[in-house]
Amino acid sequence: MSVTRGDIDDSTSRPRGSWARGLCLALATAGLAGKAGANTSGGMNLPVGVTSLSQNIYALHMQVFWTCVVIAVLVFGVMIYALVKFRHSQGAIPDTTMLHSTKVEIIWTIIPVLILVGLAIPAARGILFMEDMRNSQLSVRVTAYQWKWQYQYMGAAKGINFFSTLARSSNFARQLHSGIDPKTVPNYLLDVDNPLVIPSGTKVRLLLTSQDVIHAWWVPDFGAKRSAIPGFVNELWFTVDPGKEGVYRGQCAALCGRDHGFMPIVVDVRTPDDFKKWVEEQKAAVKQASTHAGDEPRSAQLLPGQSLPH
Ligand SMILES: [Cu+2]
Repeated sequence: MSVTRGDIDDSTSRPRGSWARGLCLALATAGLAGKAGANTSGGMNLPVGVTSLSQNIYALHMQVFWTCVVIAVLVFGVMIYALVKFRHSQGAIPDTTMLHSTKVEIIWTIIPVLILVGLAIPAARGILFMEDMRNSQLSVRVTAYQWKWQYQYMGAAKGINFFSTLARSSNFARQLHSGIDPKTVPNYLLDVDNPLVIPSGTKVRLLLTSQDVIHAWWVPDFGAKRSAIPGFVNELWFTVDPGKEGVYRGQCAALCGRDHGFMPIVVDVRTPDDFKKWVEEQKAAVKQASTHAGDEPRSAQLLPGQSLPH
C-alpha cells in the first residue's frame, strides 16, 4: 500500500481542524467549570486565585493548555497511526511522485492562523482588562527598597505609612549558624512584620516605584505582578472577591541583589467594615504618637522591625 504526505494531511487535517476547535472549547469550558472556586490541581497548576484578574488569567491559561493538548493528540495521533499502519514490513511503498500540494499548504496555513486568532482575542481582552485602572476605590503607593517594601495609603486612609520587612522569626533563622531549623519557623521567608491591609470587594490600585534597583511586587493569588522601577510609577489593580478575606503571600519577583529572597509580601484582606476599623485605629495611633511627641499629627512611618499596634 502506498501513501503520500498529501494523502495523510488532506484526509485528516481538514475535517479534524474544526472538530478540534469544538472539542477544545468544550474541554476548556468543562475544565473551567470543574475548577471554579478550587485552587490548584495539587500544586501542579496555576492558582485560580481570589480576584477577577487571576481568574481571567487562569481561564486563558486553561484555554491555551487544552488547545495545545488537542493539537498534540491530533498531530501525534496521525503520526503514530501512519508509522504503524504504513510501515515497511506491511509492504508500504513511498510515493515519490507527489511533491507539492497547494491545497494542503493553504489548509495547514489557515488552520494555525485561525487557532492563533482564536487565542489572541481573549488574550488581548485580558490585557485590556488588566490595564483598566479606572474607578479604583483605594490607592496605595508602594515603594521598594533593598530589601523591604513601604506602603503609603492615599485617599481616605491617607497618613498610614509603614515599612514591611521580613518577619524576625525568619530573619533569625536564616542567619548562618543560627541553630534554628527553618522547618520549625511558620511561613519561613514568607512572613513580614507589617502586612499590607486591604478591604475585600474593593478595587485597589497600587502605584509602584523603587528607590534603588528594579524589584517586582507579586502575589500569585491576586494574578498581580508588576515591576517597581526607580524613576517610574507603574500601576496595578485587583479586587479581592468578597468572602475571600484572609492572608495572601507573595514575593519580590525581580532579582534585586543579595537579599532578594528575603523581601516577601503579605496582604491581609479584611471585610470593608474591618478595614474601616483598622484605618481608624491606625489614624488614632498616629495622632496619639504625635500628641506625645508634641508635634502636629504626621504620618505613621515605622522603621523596619517596628510593628503597628494591633
Ligand atoms: Cu526585590
